[in-house]
Amino acid sequence: MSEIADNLPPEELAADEAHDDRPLKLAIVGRPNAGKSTLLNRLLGEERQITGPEPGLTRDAIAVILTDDQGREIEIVDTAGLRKRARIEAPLEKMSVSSAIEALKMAEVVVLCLDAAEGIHDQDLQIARLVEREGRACIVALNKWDAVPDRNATRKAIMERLEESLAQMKGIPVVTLSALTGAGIERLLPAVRAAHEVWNKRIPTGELNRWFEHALETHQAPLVSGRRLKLRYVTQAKARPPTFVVFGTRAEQTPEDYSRYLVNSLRDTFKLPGTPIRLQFRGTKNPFVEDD
Ligand SMILES: Nc1nc2c(ncn2[C@@H]2O[C@H](COP(=O)(O)OP(=O)(O)OP(=O)(O)O)[C@@H](O)[C@H]2O)c(=O)[nH]1
Ligand SMILES: [Mg+2]
Repeated sequence: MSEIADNLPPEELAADEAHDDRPLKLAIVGRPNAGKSTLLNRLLGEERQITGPEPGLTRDAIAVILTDDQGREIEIVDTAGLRKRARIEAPLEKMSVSSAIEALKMAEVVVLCLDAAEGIHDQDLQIARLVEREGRACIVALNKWDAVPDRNATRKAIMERLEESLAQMKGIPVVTLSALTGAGIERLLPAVRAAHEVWNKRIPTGELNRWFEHALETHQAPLVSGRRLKLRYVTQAKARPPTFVVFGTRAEQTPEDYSRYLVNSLRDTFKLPGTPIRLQFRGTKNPFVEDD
């Protein structure tokens, strides 16, 4: 807590502390039939939701509260399976899909539930990108692990696909489990809590700027229109998700690839896997300082 106390104005500190007593908000999303409702039932230890082999069983996003083994409350929303928009015709399913997306937007952490026996589909990646766009922390649950014949090959193929397709969410935590048998399920909530912590992380300004100096030395800021950008310092504007602002002369002209380099370096240095990171650039216009 002291790290937070050092870096936050009082009103934000109060908000962050108050947040600690509220249930962590978790949504389980994924394609139809991935095993989302079975997963919720397994976490609760009771048959709360109807499950079955027909896709499209869950229609409404239902929230339930669970108290984990650390006495912490987690509000979990089981959602309707998300399928390609083109295939959605019935008005009822349209409503189900929008309630699933609404649940995703309201969540702090999203568990993307995949049927590992089927491998990863474009639709899964699209959902992950939506999670990124909405700024939520993400965990991948590779469900139906009991039904996967070659586990090593499957894990490798899925991890590679995630890494190459989700550059914005590097290091996304992956938990293999079976909602049906319960195998591996005990690793899910600890991973959710860890993702939530990363998503809430505050980095002290001093540490941040030591990193920044080093990052600028390693790869100097690029030339834009023949003049080198002068990036001067960085602060963390907020958490949930971690959001940083870089200030400097013409900083707003920083090219995309340099921004990506900084984000990746931030992620590695401060251990921020699987969370969206926002990096903004603000130009400082000071008429009394020579723009060199
Ligand atoms: N082998 C195996 N089957 C599973 C597992 N988890 C779920 N299933 C089966 O997969 C089918 C779909 O499960 P559901 O939990 O209803 O899936 P869902 O994602 O909630 O589906 P929708 O609500 O339709 O989107 C059911 O027949 C489950 O018994 C698992 O870990 N292993
Ligand atoms: Mg369901």
